[in-house]
Amino acid sequence: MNRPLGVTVSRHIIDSQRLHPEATGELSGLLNELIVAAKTISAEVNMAGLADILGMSGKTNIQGEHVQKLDEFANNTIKRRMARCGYICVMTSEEEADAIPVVEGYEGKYTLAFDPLDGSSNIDVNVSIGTIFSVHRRRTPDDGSGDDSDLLRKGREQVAAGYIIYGSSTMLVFSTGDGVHGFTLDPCVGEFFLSHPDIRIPQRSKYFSINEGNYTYWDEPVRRYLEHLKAVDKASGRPYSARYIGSLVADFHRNLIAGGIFLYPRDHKNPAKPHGKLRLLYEAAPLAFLAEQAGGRAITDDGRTILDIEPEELHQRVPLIIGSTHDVELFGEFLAGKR
Ligand code: P6P
Repeated sequence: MNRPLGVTVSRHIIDSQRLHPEATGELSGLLNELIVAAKTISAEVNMAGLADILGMSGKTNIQGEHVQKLDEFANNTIKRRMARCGYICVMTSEEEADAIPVVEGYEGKYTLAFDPLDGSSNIDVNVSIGTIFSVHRRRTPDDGSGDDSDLLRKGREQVAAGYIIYGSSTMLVFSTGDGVHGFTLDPCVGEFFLSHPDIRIPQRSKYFSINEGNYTYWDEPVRRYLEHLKAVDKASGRPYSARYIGSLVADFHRNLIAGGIFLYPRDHKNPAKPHGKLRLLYEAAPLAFLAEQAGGRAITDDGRTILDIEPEELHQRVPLIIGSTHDVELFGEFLAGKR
């Protein structure tokens, strides 16, 4: 489909819907509601430094209103808007232990998993942060509220996934299964405009993203893979360069556009987190969906494909190795002891 630059995201969604005659418009409606929430969060994130709400909670602003921390604000913004959008039957958020019901009478056929503001620890130092979302069809009958079983779906069954990155500009990057497309917010107009049609992740890269402070705690294959990337061998484009922001959406976005491999393997630093730090439902799976739609790969550090993992609990953690196909597959060779 011809995707002219500058088309609005709403127009893009309608054009994409036309590719699917069976579409009812409900997914389009869901995405448009999420986009309104994203614009609201973007405005607040961009004002944070001025409105003195950086990392604070329980304070009151000049109007005497209770001021929420940005991640609370982002969570409430998405939760309240989506609870009565009429397109979903249940939600789960990184900020809430239990599944979130929708308003009675507003149940729909989809589910939503989201990380409202990932990387929020970076807010106070003005590093890019992001919202990540994942949409599935419900599993239970098409009426009444959904439950955990509707949310615990393989990543490969996602009908849509994406993120909003609040950085030097605010961008929305998402896929509904027809490739990955990026939209940049014009805050003066309040519209997202198509700026990055049909994003393809470079098949191999020269960047790796990992927190090397955990080196001592990694398994042997991870250490050997990193040593390989840092060895000097001009013929194979090594050494790679290190790029690590410590904000998943920012690290992923850079790798999606410029190529790269991001690794958050399991480590032995924190016995309470034996499966790594990142969450499956609303971090690894949506980003893996985008990575594969853009021609990349996403696996765990024991070689499983992220999108084929059957979730067992809402906030399940998984190790994540994601990015350019050549680099991820090379990691797999180290994992298999072939290197
Ligand atoms: P570390 C941010 O807190 C986050 O959840 C992700 O956005 C980021 O990729 C990761 O943690 C960074 O973790 O242990 O390197 O600080």
